[in-house]
Amino acid sequence: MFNNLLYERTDEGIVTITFTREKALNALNNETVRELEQALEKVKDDNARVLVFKGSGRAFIAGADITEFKGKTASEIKLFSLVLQKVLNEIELLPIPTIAAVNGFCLGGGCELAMACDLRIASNIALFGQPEITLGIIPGAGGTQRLPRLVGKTIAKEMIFLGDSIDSKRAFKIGLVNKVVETEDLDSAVNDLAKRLATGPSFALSQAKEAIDRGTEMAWLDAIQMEANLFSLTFTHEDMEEGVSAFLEKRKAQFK
Ligand code: CO8
Repeated sequence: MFNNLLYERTDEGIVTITFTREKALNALNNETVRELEQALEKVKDDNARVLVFKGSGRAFIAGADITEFKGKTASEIKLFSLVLQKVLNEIELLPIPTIAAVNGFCLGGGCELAMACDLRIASNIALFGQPEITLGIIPGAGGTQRLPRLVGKTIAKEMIFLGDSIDSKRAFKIGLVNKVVETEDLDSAVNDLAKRLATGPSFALSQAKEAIDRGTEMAWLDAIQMEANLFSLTFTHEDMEEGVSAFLEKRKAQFK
């Protein structure tokens, strides 16, 4: 169905999108970005409960495809930047948990895509970075905004100004990834996490995601008011009935 992506869905509603352009370390060319847009539409239609991104071969994604940069005018490249930003915003706005399973190079636009996910699990050999400065450019798919929000301005400026990659150990230390596992354990670690989220209370998860993502961009009193609104909405959902009943009946909750 896609040339550069593999789209898979399990019965539990876990959708995995694997970048398969191995010969270019899964660099995001125009075609891949278009396919990603289509795949995200499918995720919405497919009743997915969790979305996982993976890269095949040696990389998660080694950035935007540099071979498509030469000869582009500023307005053409701005359009590409806006398209990629829109796609990453769509990932961030999905009302389901998203996980980046980072197996290798996670650079430039690849790091930007991983940062648009809710959670990041890295293999011990993964490398993260925003190397754009070494090309004489800056990150253009949200990196200058998401990186400082995730790791703080000090580290973000160091990474973006120097363009050096960091290993997964440092990525964990600065809060860029949630967990680091041995390469051979990456699939099972991601699968365990995805399964746990897929069997969780999907409405409460979506409200928690919205409260965190929207709230951290709002003024405090507005944010805390929004939290109260979303908190009260969870009381209108059957998952709350089940979760609270299960606690009182001393059994494990079975969310639908
Ligand atoms: N674009 C195109 N091709 C790539 C890319 C890339 N980003 N990364 C790797 N490749 C290709 C290589 O050219 C090579 O192809 P070939 O075999 O035909 O020569 C193949 O993948 C394998 O790569 P290497 O031989 O270089 O493998 P190494 O193990 O020696 O090195 C590296 C791996 C360190 C990852 C190296 O390939 C590298 O530095 N790649 C570029 C990383 C980079 O600079 N990424 C940032 C790109 S800019 C960006 O992402 C901006 C995002 C915002 C965009 C918004 C719209 C414009």
